[in-house]
Amino acid sequence: MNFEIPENLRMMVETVRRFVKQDLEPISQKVEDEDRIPDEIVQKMRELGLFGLAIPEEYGGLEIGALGECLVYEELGKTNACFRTRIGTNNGIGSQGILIDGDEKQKQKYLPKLASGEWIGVFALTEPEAGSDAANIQSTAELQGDHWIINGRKHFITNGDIANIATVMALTDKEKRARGGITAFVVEKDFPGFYVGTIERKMGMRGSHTCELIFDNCKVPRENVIGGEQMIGQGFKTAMRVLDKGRLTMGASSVGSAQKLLELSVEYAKQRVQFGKPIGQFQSIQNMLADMATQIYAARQMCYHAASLRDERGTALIKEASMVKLFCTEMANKVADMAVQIHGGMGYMKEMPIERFYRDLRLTRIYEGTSEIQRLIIARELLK
Ligand code: COS
Repeated sequence: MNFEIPENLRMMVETVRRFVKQDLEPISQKVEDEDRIPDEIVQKMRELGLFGLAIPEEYGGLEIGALGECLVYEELGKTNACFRTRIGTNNGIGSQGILIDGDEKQKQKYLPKLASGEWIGVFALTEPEAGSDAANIQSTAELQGDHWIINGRKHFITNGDIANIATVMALTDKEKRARGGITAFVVEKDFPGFYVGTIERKMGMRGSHTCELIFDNCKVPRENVIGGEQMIGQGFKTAMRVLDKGRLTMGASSVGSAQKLLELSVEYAKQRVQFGKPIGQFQSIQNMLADMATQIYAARQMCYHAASLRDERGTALIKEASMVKLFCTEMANKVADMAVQIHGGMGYMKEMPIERFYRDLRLTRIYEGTSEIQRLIIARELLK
């Protein structure tokens, strides 16, 4: 195992680290209060190429590889989660369907716009009756002449309100469902019958919106079936492959958040005096700091290893990607809990970012596949 980080990635990480420190951290609370990211920050993200980390150079992206992406997401994980979420769908679930299974025309048409950040791409799989049971979607697509007509409602769609295109999974054969009955489409926001519905109120993740998308006789050209006619009925597999990809970066950003929480906790433990000495001199606090650091170390190594493996093989990892998401997100939630405990009453106050990390990290155990689904996938792979 060799985790030598190439020079170009080191430079990229340095740039992102500086961006986080100089541009993102100072406005982290403002973004939290206003529930929106300022346009000039989005523009800087575009200039840094952050929307195209996972998109090949031939389509205008940087394609820095899985390890590179993990390193960048680790840095972004150290600040307000909405920033990584803004670039996250274009690099992950909002572009990967087109990248993995799309035809050349679709790649040429959409990927450059996603890579530059001019457009936002989202992933529309989840529905009220299809969360963990993703194959239970009810949205339908029917072929009428030169168009598919999509009807249905998707919910909990990250960045749905600012989406220019959505990868939409719909039933094209109700009997076959996950095995030949679900098709993936690229739907542009200007196609007739596409609407943004309710914007949800959430526990955290402020600055990033989670929406309902409504398809009311939405007219989608035939050529917008991802991968063309031969991919009709193959959309569930496309969706699964897309989700496999994103799980590594979710793990990496959780490692970054946990690291930031550890640093804040160490600092606080050195300064906060109780019973006449800094609380860091008490063994109960030391134990928590030691556990936090140890778990972060393990999670980071796991993340880098799986990412390197993915870069080496060039194909998706299933078992390892689920292991990384499961371990890193569960770890970060434990670390957040300990960070609140070390900070005591201050950890619960909005004056410090601890409570924000605590709320935002809670989602990582749920979205893009719950911890329970990750365990199911790992076990299935073991028992195959
Ligand atoms: N890559 C490629 N194909 C896959 C795949 C993967 N990772 N996982 C499953 N498939 C294929 C299967 O091979 C099967 O096809 P064949 O019969 O031709 O082999 C088909 O897809 C159906 O798979 P399966 O039988 O496993 O479907 P299930 O309904 O049992 O569901 C789980 C599988 C639970 C893994 C799936 O529903 C899931 O991932 N749920 C979580 C969804 C999620 O993460 N949602 C988050 C919101 S979206 S951001």
